[in-house]
Amino acid sequence: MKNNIDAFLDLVKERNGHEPEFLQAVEEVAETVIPYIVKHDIYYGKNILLRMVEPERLISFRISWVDDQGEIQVNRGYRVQMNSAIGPYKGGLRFHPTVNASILKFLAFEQVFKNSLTTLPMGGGKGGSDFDPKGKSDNEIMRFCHAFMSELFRHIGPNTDVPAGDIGVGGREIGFLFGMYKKLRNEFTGVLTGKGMSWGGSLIRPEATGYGTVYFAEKMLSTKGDDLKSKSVVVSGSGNVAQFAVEKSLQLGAKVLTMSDSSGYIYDADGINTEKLAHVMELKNVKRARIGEYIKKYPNAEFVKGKTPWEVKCDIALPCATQNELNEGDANTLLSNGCICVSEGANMPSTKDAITAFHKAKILFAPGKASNAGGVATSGLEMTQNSLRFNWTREEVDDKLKDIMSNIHDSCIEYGKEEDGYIDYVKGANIAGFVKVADAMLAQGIV
Ligand code: NDP
Ligand code: 2IT
Repeated sequence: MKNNIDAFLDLVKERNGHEPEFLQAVEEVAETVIPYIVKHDIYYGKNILLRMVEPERLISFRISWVDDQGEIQVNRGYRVQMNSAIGPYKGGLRFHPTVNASILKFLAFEQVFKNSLTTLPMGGGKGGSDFDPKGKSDNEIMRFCHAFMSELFRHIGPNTDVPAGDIGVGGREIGFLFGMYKKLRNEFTGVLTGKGMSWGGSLIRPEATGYGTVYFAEKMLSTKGDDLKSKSVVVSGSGNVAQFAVEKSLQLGAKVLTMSDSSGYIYDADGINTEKLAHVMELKNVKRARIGEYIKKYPNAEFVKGKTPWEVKCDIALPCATQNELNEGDANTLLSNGCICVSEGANMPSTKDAITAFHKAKILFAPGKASNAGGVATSGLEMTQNSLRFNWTREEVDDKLKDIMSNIHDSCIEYGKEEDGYIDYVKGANIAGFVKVADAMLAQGIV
């Protein structure tokens, strides 16, 4: 078995040697999926995984725009169209200075499995730019988004590729992107998700990733006869996913101790309650300020500069910021502090060694492609509502989201339950996600 996995990874490394994040994501999938392929004749010997690691299309383009000082700026834009076997490419856009082909290929690859797990008909894609939104005016953001869409529009469409938000791309950016797409195509379609409520958006889409991450944690805890009530929760990030992970944790009776951004974390021993969360939302979404500002209003809390929150003792950890933000040392600290459950809101926030440590300790651990799938699932529900030209109520969408998260949990158990009863959610998510896409690829032949 090891030979099969090594031979496959050597080939992928040869072709993608300078893409560490992409290789990390592929390795995690290969280690769990190749043993499954070897045991199942219908998949064996057909190079399916080799086909899946090669993007169907990778588009890279120049974005020129003019800043408020009248200077011409140049950024690089991308769209990775990874796999369309089960539906149009679907996945977010990330605007962050670290964006490159490796990051977007890892995200697009993960997205293929995640979207498959949702049970909705969505292929996988991801895109974005190395543009840094920090410190930019609203007008600069608008000009950049318009310039970005003036190229991207020719590659996407409601039946081809449907982008959404990710780091640095929220409701404001989706609005500007949608406006330019509509102008260029002269069509009002559901080409993007995460739209505003008055122009085709879905209720619960802003909340969905964070809520879904907590619903998944709740499902994992229920396998132990446990729940979130009175549990202490440590959250990283303070953006879209983190904010609604905190909101849902509070609704389910947990005590939330931390939030963070790239400058450090705030630790509030009294708990971040609903009122304090509203203040974080105002700071991050309206004032676009740093998380450290929190202690100005709540001086009992402390701001720990330049660090991640994993050193804070907790029952449950929800990493909701970015990839590789939780390493082996952090995992060991969480474990020695008694952490029993980790549900990833971000994409690939735990390093490979951190996941190994969680698995060795046999705690509840959910990989992002399962636990954060509520965001894209609700994007799928937004697409359905757009096609129907109809809007479901908050309760209707939230019930569907809960059902989807519960189904994903069931799929993880189906493919990930070990002989001793331990649920390997990584293995479960990878194999369940793989099977549906692989079956579709086989049915469609070698294309
Ligand atoms: P936002 O841009 O709203 O927030 C990102 C948060 O993460 C900010 O607090 C940001 O801090 C922090 N962050 C970003 N990069 C780093 C870094 N290098 N080091 C430390 N902190 C960092 O993005 P989202 O909340 O939408 O996304 C968060 C994660 O969730 C990402 O991994 C994304 O891929 C994933 N995700 C998002 C979904 C969605 O629907 N939005 C769906 C599924 C997954 P700062 O402001 O300082 O940069
Ligand atoms: O990583 C993700 O799943 C997202 N950023 C959401 C993608 C989407 O199409 O809603």
